[in-house]
Amino acid sequence: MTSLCQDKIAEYEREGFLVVRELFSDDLIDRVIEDAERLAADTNIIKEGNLRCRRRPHLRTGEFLLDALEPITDLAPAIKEVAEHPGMLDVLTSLLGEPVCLLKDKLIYKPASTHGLPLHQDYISWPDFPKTCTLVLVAVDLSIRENGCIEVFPGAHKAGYLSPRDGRFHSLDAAKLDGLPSQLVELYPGDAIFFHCLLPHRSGPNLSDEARRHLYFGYNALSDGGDQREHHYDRHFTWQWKELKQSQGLKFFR
Ligand SMILES: O=C(O)CCC(=O)C(=O)O
Repeated sequence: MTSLCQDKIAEYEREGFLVVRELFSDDLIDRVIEDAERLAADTNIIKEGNLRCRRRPHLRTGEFLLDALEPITDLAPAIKEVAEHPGMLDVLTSLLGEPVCLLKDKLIYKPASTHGLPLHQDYISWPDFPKTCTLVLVAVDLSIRENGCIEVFPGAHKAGYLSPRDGRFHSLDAAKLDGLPSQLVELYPGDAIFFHCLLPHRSGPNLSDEARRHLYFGYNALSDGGDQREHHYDRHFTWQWKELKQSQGLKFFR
């Protein structure tokens, strides 16, 4: 038995996402912030050659700033605690109908005055990428329009995968969504949004003076390949992936 009621499961299936407020305590979020700040200042981690680090240019100066660390749970005890939080696993188990395995984990800093992410779906068309992949985004800071909160297209996951099936990241043309309206999802620290890997989403630029930090996790159903996080990251770091991200204006420390 899990605690999510049938109405919420039906809402998730219809809309492709579900917001759960106050899932994580202030104490846990404070410890996540300590992890995030410690890592950002750690020159053994934030350095040339570390492919965990993603950088983005400042909107005006063009200076490249630390934008994300992935994978992250093995470096940050509080973030690992969030990834394994019984309340979150309970929601996932309700949505997927069975236990889940962590597939990917990321800390997004989104510094002040940096771009957002273009419209995309998180499903990757690798032959064995788990079709049950379900994302959980956790707000570490207040996440609102001004600092580039996430924006989703409710119900658009039902259209299936809308990009070429070449295994690469693709930004999506909003025209493919048949005029479906989008919805900004504003979150307080400790709130979470669960969403389907086919749900088109994007985020705007951070026009505030502070970073807008999110945790971003992917899970798959246990019966859909079991624990495959290591395999996922082996492939994630292939040269094609790096080259593609660079071609989109994202730079790595390398
Ligand atoms: O945190 C954000 O701005 C959105 C992240 C996202 O959509 C992604 O990493 O796929």
